[in-house]
Amino acid sequence: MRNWSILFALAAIASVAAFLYAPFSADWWLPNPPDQTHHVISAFGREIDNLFLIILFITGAVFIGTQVVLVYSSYKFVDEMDEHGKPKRAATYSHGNNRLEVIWTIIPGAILVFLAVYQVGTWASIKFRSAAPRVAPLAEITARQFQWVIRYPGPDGRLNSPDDLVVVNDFHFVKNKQTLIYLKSSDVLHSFYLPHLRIKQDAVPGLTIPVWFDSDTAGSFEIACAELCGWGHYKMRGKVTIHETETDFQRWVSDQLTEQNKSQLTMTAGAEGR
Ligand SMILES: [Cu+2]
Repeated sequence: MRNWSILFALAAIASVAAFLYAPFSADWWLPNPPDQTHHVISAFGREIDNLFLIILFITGAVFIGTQVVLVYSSYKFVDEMDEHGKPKRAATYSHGNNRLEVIWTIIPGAILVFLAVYQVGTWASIKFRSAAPRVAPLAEITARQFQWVIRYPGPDGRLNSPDDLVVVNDFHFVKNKQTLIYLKSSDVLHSFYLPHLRIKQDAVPGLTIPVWFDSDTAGSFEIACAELCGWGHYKMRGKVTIHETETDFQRWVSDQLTEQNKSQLTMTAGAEGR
């Protein structure tokens, strides 16, 4: 059946067309700010995207090569019968080819070693604790089923003191400023994912993990949980707001604090009234 080779060819062409088209469409490519398809908003993000592109080029080239061989072979070596219903060609048996095996083991091995070495600098600057910026943590983010509890220091500037501001699924930080947070989990594994900043870090019960990043763009983006953490996993969608200036951010904090203290007072007053 020669038609199989056509089917394989169509599937391969559709896949290649998809990854050639993707960079030109905001909805198909990596998440970026609206109308800025190729603008990654964090410094790490640019390095991550370059690594992604290199891997896409390598896997894309190998994919095209193997698909060409597959389609050619299934077209050329199709089983054909003569007019007596006998196969035109006798099958041949092979016990493999050691040289080929060695070649196609060494090449992928070498590519993997290259990638492992090539990415190590990026990995170190994003994940090694020695690379963490020497700044006070902006917030402590605790993942739980199914929300992000975000705690900012209150007027005393210290985390985990009674005047803290606590908000849910609403993370704010300031543009062009190295930002450090402490990530925790109070139940299961979650993964703190800021797709527009290309930041992803597991939240592990029992550990406090520092995470740092920056952004050159003010605006409103998304937090997602990237670890299937239970039935309500989808609910762990939060909002990141990047403020233009420190003053804007401080204004937001003090507004939220006023709101938080007001609702606590109302609750107390309500209880006394009974
Ligand atoms: Cu989760």
